[in-house]
Amino acid sequence: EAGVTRPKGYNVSFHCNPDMEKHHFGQTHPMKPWRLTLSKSLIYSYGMSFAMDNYISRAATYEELASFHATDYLDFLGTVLPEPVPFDVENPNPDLKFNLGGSDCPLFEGLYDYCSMSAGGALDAARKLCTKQSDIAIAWGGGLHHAKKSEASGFCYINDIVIAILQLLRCYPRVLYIDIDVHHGDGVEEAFFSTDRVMTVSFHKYDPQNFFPGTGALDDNGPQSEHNPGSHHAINVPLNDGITDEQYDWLFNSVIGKCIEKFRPSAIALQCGADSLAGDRLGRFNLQVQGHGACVDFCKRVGIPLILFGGGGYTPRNVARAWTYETSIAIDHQDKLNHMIPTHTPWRDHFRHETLFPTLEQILGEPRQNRNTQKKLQDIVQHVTEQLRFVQA
Ligand code: ZLM
Ligand code: CA
Ligand code: ZN
Repeated sequence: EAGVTRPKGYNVSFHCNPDMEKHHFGQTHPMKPWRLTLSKSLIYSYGMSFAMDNYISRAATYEELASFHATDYLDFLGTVLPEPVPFDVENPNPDLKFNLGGSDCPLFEGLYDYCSMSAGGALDAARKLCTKQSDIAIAWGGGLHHAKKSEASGFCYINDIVIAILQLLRCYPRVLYIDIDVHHGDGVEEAFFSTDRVMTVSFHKYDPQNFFPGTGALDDNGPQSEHNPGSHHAINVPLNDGITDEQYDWLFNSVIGKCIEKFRPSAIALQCGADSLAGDRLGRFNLQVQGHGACVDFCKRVGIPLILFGGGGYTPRNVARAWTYETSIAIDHQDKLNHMIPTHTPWRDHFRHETLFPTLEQILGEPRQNRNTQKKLQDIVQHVTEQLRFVQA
């Protein structure tokens, strides 16, 4: 079409696997894979699938999982049987290892399938960025940032993020990993401690005695030695209860702006854990869907390949709201969104208040007391600035 210039939008791909969403961690376990079904229900009801490439992701292969995980761990994960429920908390099964079993990382039916499907979605998304078929690739079923090379931790068994970043490193020299889950992204941070090709930045609630996993202090910047190229490439933003959209937005812009300036990443991996939202069953912050989504918008505007992962999120209706809004940001539909949940949405009765953006009061009754002073936030930016003096892209 001569003379017609289309505004160049982004190519967005959406990676999911309905079989993953059927798994259960157990009756009252906070991690509920069906929140992914609820999220998709809302995303599709808004008609967003027409603006994306939609893929049913494959399960990752054993070899793909072994790009990060130890084979003795994978072999055990693949053969271990579900524990009798309820298990005896006083006398755990002595045959269990790798932190498997118990309440945080229970053994449930189809566990290995669930894990390999989560990793398969993340890996498919990373490959779309490598081949340049997508500018933004979305894998809401990934984001399981606590899993270690040989250990399950905090509802996470396989670290799909590490596996996806390893894939990105095959075609991009430097990857910036950002983690807005309310918990510290310890597994991803540790995996890349010794490389200067990945910078990790986690924003999280920090209270070592009382909040999981207890790591991620401000001056925790990884093993410091002149022989370690990864020195100074782990950044932590420890926060207190009740942080607001306004404060978080200022911090995110300051910290990530400086990281991008110094590190000059060639791709961004963003973990969008929705447990940093107000009213989350396990969370502590006062973020609204808008403040959470502003982080996605900021990363998108950098204009380099972007992969979006899910993560935590324990109040399913708010998880669905956040990931729906963030999908709309990826495809640039955020201004066209009707704030009323479409009437034809399956499971619409799960969305109390019927709006996409309920107010803090609607989510919570009573917002959390904000325990973050402006002084503390300035100190964080100051410390990060000092760390970044050692970073040269
Ligand atoms: N107890 N049931 C975030 C991972 C957070 C460790 C304290 C278990 C729970 C929690 C499990 C049904 C991500 C810890 C907690 C009670 C030792 C955590 C089963 C409630 C339940 O009702 C529950 C019987 C369970 C687990 C609460 N666990 C809350 N917080 C953390 C792990 C994962 O969001 O970052 C990414 C997906 N674990 O605090 C204990 C120390 C186990
Ligand atoms: Ca985090
Ligand atoms: Zn979390």
